[in-house]
Amino acid sequence: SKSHLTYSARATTHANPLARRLFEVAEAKQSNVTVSADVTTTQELLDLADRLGPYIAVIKTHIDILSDFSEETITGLKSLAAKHNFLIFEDRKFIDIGNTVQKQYHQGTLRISEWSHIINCSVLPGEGIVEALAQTAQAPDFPYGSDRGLLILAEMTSKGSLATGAYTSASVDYARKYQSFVLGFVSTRALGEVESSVAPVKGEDFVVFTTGVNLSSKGDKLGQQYQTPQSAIGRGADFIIAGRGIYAAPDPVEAAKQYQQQGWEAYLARVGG
Ligand code: BMP
Repeated sequence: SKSHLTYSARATTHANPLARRLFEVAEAKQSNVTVSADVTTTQELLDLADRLGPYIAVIKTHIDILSDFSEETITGLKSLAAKHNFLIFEDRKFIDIGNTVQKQYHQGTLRISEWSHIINCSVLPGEGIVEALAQTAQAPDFPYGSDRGLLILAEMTSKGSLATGAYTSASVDYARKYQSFVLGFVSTRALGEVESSVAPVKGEDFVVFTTGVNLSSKGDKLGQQYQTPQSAIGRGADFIIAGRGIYAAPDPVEAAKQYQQQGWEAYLARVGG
C-alpha cells in the first residue's frame, strides 16, 4: 500500500480526481477525520456540519435516518461542504442487483448522486453492483462528472461480521477491476496484501476509511467494536470515522478537535514526519 506516503504525495500521483481532492482537503485542513453525523433531524445535521466543519475532512451521513429530509437538507449540506471545504459521504451501503442500485443512487427521493461525493456498496451481490454504479457515474450524461467515487465495504466492525475471507478478497478484486470509480475501501486495515484473484494494478493506491473509531469506549451493547485513532491509522486507515465519540460527546467541537489532533499525529508518525 501507499500508506507510508504523505497525503500531498498521494494527491499528486493519484489517477482519480476525487481521491486527489480528498488528499488535498486532508492536507489543507490537517485532518483525516470523518465525522459520522448520525443525527435524526436536518437542523441537528446542519448544525453539526457547521460547527465541526473546520476540523473534519469528510462528513458521513445516513440520510435515511432523518425524519425531515427535504430540499433544505441537500442545499444546506452542499453549502456547508463548500464553506468548510469538506466532502460528503452518504453511507447508504448499496446492496442489490445492478438495475436497482442504479435507481437508488441516481433517482429516488434521496437524490444521492446529486449531493454525495462518496458512496459505498457491499459486494455481496457480486461484481455487477460495482459495474452498475460505475456505469451510472461514468455515463456521458451524468451531471456530476468525475466528482463522484465509490468505497467498497470490505469488512465490518460489528461482532461476528461475515465480511471476511472470500468476501474481502472479492472486494479487492473488484476495486482493482473498477479502479477508475473505486476510491478504496471501508475496512479495518489496509488490504493490499489480501489475497486477490486480480493482480495489483501498477501504481494502485486505495484509500482506506476505517469506522468504529472511538477514544473512550471499546464498543456498544449492540456489537459495535472500537479501536483508537492510533490503532486504526497504524493498521492502514487513511481516514478515521467517528460517530458517537464526537457527536455524542459533552462538547462535540472539543471532541472533533481531539480526534483531529490524534488522527493527524498518528498519520505524521506513520509517514515519518
Ligand atoms: P459510531 O462511531 O457511533 O459507532 O458510528 C459508526 C458509524 O460507522 C455508523 O454510522 C455505522 O453505520 C458506520 N459503520 C460501522 O460502524 N461499522 C462498519 O463496519 C461500517 C459502517 O459503515
